[in-house]
Amino acid sequence: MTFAHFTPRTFRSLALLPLAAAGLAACATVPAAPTQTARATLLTASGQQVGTATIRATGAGLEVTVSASGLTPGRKGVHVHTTGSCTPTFAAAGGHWNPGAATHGLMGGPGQHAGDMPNLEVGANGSGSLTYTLDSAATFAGLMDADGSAFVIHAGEDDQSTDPSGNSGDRLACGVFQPA
Ligand SMILES: [Cu+2]
Repeated sequence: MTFAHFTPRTFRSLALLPLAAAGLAACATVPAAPTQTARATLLTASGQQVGTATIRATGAGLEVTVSASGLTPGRKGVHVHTTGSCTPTFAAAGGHWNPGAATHGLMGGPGQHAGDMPNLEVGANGSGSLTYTLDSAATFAGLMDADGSAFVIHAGEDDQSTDPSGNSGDRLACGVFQPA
């Protein structure tokens, strides 16, 4: 067969074949894609909602978006904590999510906790928001593991270096990540 026998239509058909085969295989063997978004509603100890934290799996990693209001102005340490519980007290959320056994902080020694993030900047109106892609040790499967994960807003600023907590003070608000 010479090249002259390949019409543009032939090329289109050939190009579509692998796609069609992949589509059939996917339908036959792969269930619907699992949820790759999780959301935590952030409540104070008295039950006041002060924000949400949403985590979305992207090609670049786990992207966290925090949106908060009703807080005192200033910088607040925020982290993903290792256990999906905020009861009976916010201490139930455990320490920072740290599957890689790293040291704390974006400016500390080598590495950072999977749950480490920049401080949330709360303005004079009491509101603040932040979007940040977590360290590569953070995976969606790890986030939503058997004991889950929680998000915590602290009363004070994270110094981004003191291990293991950044000296960010009391836990002001907490929320458990749920599939969204
Ligand atoms: Cu924290």
